[in-house]
Amino acid sequence: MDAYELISRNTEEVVTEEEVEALAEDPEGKRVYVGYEPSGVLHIGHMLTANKLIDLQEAGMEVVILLADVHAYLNGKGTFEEIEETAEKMRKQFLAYGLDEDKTEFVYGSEYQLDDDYALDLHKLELDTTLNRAQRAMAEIQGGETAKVSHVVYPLMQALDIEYLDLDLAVGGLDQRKVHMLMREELPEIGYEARPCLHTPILADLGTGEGKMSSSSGVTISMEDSTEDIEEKVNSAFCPPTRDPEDDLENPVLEIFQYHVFPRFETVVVERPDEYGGNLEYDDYEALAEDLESGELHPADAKGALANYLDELVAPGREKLREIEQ
Ligand code: IYR
Repeated sequence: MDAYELISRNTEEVVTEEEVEALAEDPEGKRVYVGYEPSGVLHIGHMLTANKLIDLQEAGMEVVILLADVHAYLNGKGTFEEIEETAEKMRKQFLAYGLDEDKTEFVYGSEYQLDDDYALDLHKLELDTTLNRAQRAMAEIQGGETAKVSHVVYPLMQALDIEYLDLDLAVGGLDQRKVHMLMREELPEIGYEARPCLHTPILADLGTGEGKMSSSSGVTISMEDSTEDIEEKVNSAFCPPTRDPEDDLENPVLEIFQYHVFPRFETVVVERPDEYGGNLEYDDYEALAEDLESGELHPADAKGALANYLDELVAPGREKLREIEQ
């Protein structure tokens, strides 16, 4: 796989392809980041962007994880002290998940976002951005909350982070795209360069195949789940063998194979008793999806394998959480 393929695989959007192709020509030492509002426990959404960071690390880039404590505070996630505690827990789980400790820099937003020069640049952006624009950028991030002044400051700070962390590339779920578009428009207005972005998809709900899977609604997988929890959730997942072109439901079992399992395991083995045809082995996602579609692979066998691989991915983070709680 060439560098551009590794950098851009499994993304929903690359902004812009030309800019990311230019980075891929010499990825060594380029700085890339994801910011997370600390929430204590990693869930499958965090794991998806972390998979992309692992790809980028493999391509030679330097990874920065912003533990966005001030942003979480602005988004009403608790007192500053509570947020700091959950941020440290998250840092440990990211390392347990497989990010390379020597090549990952963790930064707390509060380390630089309260400095004078940052505050003055923020006010410059405030002067230059309409309320409407900032509110639109936040719509998917703030959920159903009534907009407060803090919610319009938030995306401007997120734009400024990209300059202050000296980044070459920003990564986020598709829910971050409007903030990133604001960044691309507004940073040049105050004399800084716009940066390219990669957006990962938002996966469907495990139980229904609808909308987006998140920690707040529907069924999700997190580092708090036991092996049995994972088996139970995966076993009751929505997994139609063929996709109905009439509806827009996704197959969440296939999505998790594609975005979580294949990027982290070279071959995937589906164990089956000999009387049902014996084990199946796959080197890529497409082959597994085809077998499910054709009936060669039964959904129950696919789910059994998925639960095992997910459990393997979650286990080190689950251990870390147990250590912290003791
Ligand atoms: N908006 C993100 C958190 C966040 C991301 C970045 I990239 C920042 O620079 C700051 C905050 C979220 O929704 O979790």
